[in-house]
Formats: sequence, structure tokens, C-alpha cells
Amino acid sequence: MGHATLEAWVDEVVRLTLPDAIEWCNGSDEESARINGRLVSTGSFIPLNAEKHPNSYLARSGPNDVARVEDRTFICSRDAEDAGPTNNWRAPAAMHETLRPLLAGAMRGKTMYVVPYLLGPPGSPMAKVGVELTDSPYVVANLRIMTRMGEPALAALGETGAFSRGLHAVASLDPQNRYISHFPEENLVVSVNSNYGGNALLSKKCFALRLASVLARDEGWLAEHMLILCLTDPQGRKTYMTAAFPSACGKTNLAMLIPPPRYRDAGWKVETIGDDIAWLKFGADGRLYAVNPEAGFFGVAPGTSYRTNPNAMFACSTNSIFTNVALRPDGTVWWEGYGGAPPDQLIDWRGRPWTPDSKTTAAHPNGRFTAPARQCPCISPEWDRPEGVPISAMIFGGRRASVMPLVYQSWNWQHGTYVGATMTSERTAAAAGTVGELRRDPMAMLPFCGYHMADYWRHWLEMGRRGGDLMPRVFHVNWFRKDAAGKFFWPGFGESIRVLIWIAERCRGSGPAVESPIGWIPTVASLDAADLGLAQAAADALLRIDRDEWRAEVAARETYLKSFGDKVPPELLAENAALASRLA
Ligand code: GTP
Ligand code: SPV
Ligand code: MN
Repeated sequence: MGHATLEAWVDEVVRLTLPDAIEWCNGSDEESARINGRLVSTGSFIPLNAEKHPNSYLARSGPNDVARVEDRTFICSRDAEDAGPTNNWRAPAAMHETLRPLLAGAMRGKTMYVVPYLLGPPGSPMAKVGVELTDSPYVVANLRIMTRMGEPALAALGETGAFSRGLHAVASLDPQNRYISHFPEENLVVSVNSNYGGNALLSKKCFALRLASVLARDEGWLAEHMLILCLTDPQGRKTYMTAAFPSACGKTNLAMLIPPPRYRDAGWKVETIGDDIAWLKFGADGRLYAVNPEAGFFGVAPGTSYRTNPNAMFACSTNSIFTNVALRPDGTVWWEGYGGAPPDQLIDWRGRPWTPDSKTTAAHPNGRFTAPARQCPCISPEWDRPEGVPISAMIFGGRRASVMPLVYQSWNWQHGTYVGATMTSERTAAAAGTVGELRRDPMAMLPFCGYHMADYWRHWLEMGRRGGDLMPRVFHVNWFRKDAAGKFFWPGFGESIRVLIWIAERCRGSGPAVESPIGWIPTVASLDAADLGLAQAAADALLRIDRDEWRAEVAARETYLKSFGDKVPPELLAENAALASRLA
């Protein structure tokens, strides 16, 4: 028996987009082989070296279709006020009118795939079903890695189950007519004219964050742009943490951290539960539990190496897709920061010959790997636990060359909400825009919050009132502070274990800290960084709170918060005023 609502929607989309064929996906190996074969035969997939990268492929996107496009992303709520000042808004009826001619006949000559997928562990009370209709076999191949696609979704859906709808048409890839449009009241996303990442894999940012954040507001939970990790100490005690960093600011890397030998030998361990998105809900014991809605990683390739993140390198060594990276003559991949000297000869991400003398990068800075989470050597055995894992710490962070210390702890949930709401980070290549430009990115959710940002802050505060003292402790980190020569003070990657250990100790109520105007900070000694070879001045600078810089920061935050008008929660203005007086 079928699902009448789903079938009716499929019929409606078929009548509009006029595909030549329809394929219902079940996620089987046989189906995957067939779709990958089709991608190879059309040249969309280049099979990689069968020994070094079994069942793996390289894909190249359109050169003007390489990242999320925030200016082409729309929240089409009935009321403009619900989208808020940080989102582009269009009236739902007007957007449907705009989309109709772009979709009409858009799938002519193509196959439309019906892709049911489950977000969250099977059997989890938090799991949700989505269905994406797409004419892109590349999207299907990616969704098969990124989600629990096919059977697990159909089982959860039954004949009457609810699902979120995503309609995706590649169309002509015309950037002027590119629309990533969300209709929260219809539980619907429509994406046309892009075939890249978060614009086209509608399970990811479109459903698991933008639509889900609206569901979370209405149902009393949180949908966040956060990694989830487990830190195990030498006594075997586990501390579960989430961290929200903006795109390309280190979530995947922190989630897969390998402690340096001294810590590993002592018994410290980090395991990954998720690297990009967390759904958090109160458990029966009143604590906040997190699940990873995804089943794969869509990770930034450049900078990923056997030195910086071996776990990611192993995860994407087989059954993976690489998009917009460089190809070596032997059918393996390469990117800037891969490690070692650049090869003499490459084919760059656009398919052109490349040599170390070339003026352009070999890989696109937002080139990515799509890899199954279960292949990650450090994946937690609890990563698909239906009930999720209880979170003790939530960490915010961004790229800040100055001002922000390595780490500090907020006083409480309300102050932590303020710390998240006032986050600022340098822009990266993950979205179209000027790389390096400083911008506010509250909770790393600026591009992903599906409703009014100030209402979202209210929802955070409301969650805190419900959770009371059982809420996670909230921290802020910055791996990207620079010295006068522009070099990072902090070695980052595995060495950041020291910061996680301090955080875990603080969650247990121990761990030395000094009170600063902005929150508790560790002492240099408690970071156990003597072996890092940091000069004392650098070590001090990592934790320095410069009052003049901070006074300017607080003034800028006041302007920012007040730009949300009446809607800004008074608690956040009060926190800013309190910080101002502590700095005075
Ligand atoms: P999205 O998938 O876009 O949401 O990004 P992400 O937050 O998972 O970022 P990711 O971990 O992929 O890191 C992005 C870039 O930052 C990569 O080039 C990393 O090598 C670099 N990076 C990550 N952690 C560190 C760190 O501790 N120090 C430094 N200097 N660079 C880092
Ligand atoms: C991000 O940009 O935060 C990503 C990649 O994780 S994308 O799926 O394109 O959103
Ligand atoms: Mn992301």
C-alpha cells in the first residue's frame, strides 16, 4: 500500500515538471550502483582509483554554483515579521508564482527521483521523515550517504505518516533565477537552479535547520548548527558536548579530534556523534539530549589532511563523493592543505590542467567530501542511539583574529544565550560573499534560522527556564586569534583537547578559573600548555581580555541587539548592560 498524500504530491509535481520517468528510491546497493553508473556514463562522476578509493567518485559543479547563496535563500512565511530582519522574505503566493514558470517542464527529458529519507536514528522519538523530489542523480547519490535514505524512511512513514517536502530542479543553473525557498507553514522547500551542497541536498540546511528550527520553536526543542562529541577521561567518565561554529570554522575537525600522544596514553578519548547539525530535546530526566539527524559528513576538503584530521581522511577513503577538488593522474584526489608538496600535474576543480605555477587554487576553497559517518574511525558507538546523548556543555565559537580569548565560560544559561546571540565571525568560502569580512552570526545560525532571530533568542531563554539548573553549561572558544604577524597563536586541532578538558572539569564543578568581566577564564597553568612551546607572551595573549577592545565590542553589540527593535528579549540587553558595567 502506498502513502496517498505522498502519491498525490508526486503526481502534482510530475504534472508541473514533466519528467520522462519517475524512480522511487529504496536506498539499496543495487540502486546505488545503477545511479552511480548513470552519473559515470554522462561524465558527471569520474570514478576514482579503485584500489585507493573504492566505490568513490569526483564531481565538478558549475563554476558559478560552488557554495550556499544566502542572497538567493528565502523564508516565505505568510507574515514578513515571522522571517525577521536577518532573512530574505517573499510572500508565499508571490514566490510560488515566481517558481511556477521555472519549474514548468524543468524535468523534461530527465528522470525524477522520489527520495524518502529519515533524519535521526531509526526508532528515535526525535526522528523525522523528509521526501526530496529531484532531477539530480548527484543529489540522490549524496543523500544516500548523508541520510538514512529509502527503506528506513518508508518504514517510519507508513501509509499516513507526516513528512517534510523538498522539491529540487537543476533547471539551467541560472544564478539570476536561483531560488532556495522555504515555506515553513507548508513544511516545504523548493530549490531551483543550483546543484550544490546546502542549496540542493534539501535534507541538510533547508530541512534539518531552517524548517526544523520552526518545528522546534513550536514543539519545544532546538535544531542547531552544532557538532556533537563525547570526551572520555582516564577514569572512563564521559562528557557530551555540542559546539556551534559558523560554516568552515572547525566543527568537523573538533568533532574528530585526536588527542596528542601524551593525552591519548593517559586515557583521554574523543568520539564523534555528529559534525554539523544537532537536534536537542529534553529527556524524561529533565536533561537536554542531542541526536545527529544526519548519517554522513559533507566536509570541507581544503585543510583536511592525515596530519590535521586523519579520522576524516579515513572516513572519506571509500564509498565517498568528492566535489570540486583536484584530480591526480593516478585517479586520487588532492587539495590545498592535503599535506606534502603539491603534485607536478593535476586537473583542477574546473577540469583544467594545473601545475604548482598556476595562479589559481587546484581545489575550490569550498570543495567538499561526502562520506558515510559509520566509516569514521572515531564514530561513537552511541552515535545512533535513539534517545540521543545527554549534553553537559554547549560551546560557541568563531573566527576572530582579535578580541576573543581562547576560551571562557558564561555565568549561566541566560548569559550563555547572550554570548551565543552576540557571536561574530570572519566569513568563509562556505557561502558566496567576501571571505574574511567580520559579521554577526548568532549561534552560527544566521543563515539557517527559519524564523525571526529575536524570537529564536526568546525560544532559547524559554528552554532555559524549562531546563533550569539541568541545562548545559555554556562556553565560548576562539582557535583563530592572531599575533601581530598574522600567525595563529593557538595550534588548534588535536591540541584543543586542553580546552575540552577544562570545559569538562568546569561541568563537573571543578577546574581552576578566574573571574573576568566577560566570564570565567582558565589560568594559563590550568591549560597544561607548557609543552606547546608557546612563548609566555603568546600564552598570556591567548587569554587576554583587553578592556578597550571589549568596550568597543559592547557598544557595537548594543547597536546590534537594538536593531531588532521591540522583539529583542530584555534579558539580552540587560546582559549587555551588565557586561558594560563590569568593564567600566
Ligand atoms: P561546515 O561544514 O561548513 O559547517 O564547516 P565546519 O565548521 O565543520 O568546518 P571544518 O571543521 O571543516 O573546518 C574548516 C576549515 O577550518 C578547514 O580548512 C580546517 O582545516 C580549518 N580548521 C579547523 N579547525 C582548526 C583549528 O583548530 N585551527 C586552525 N587554524 N584551523 C582549523
Ligand atoms: C555549511 O555551509 O555550513 C555546510 C555546507 O555545512 S552546506 O551543506 O553547503 O550548507
Ligand atoms: Mn555547516
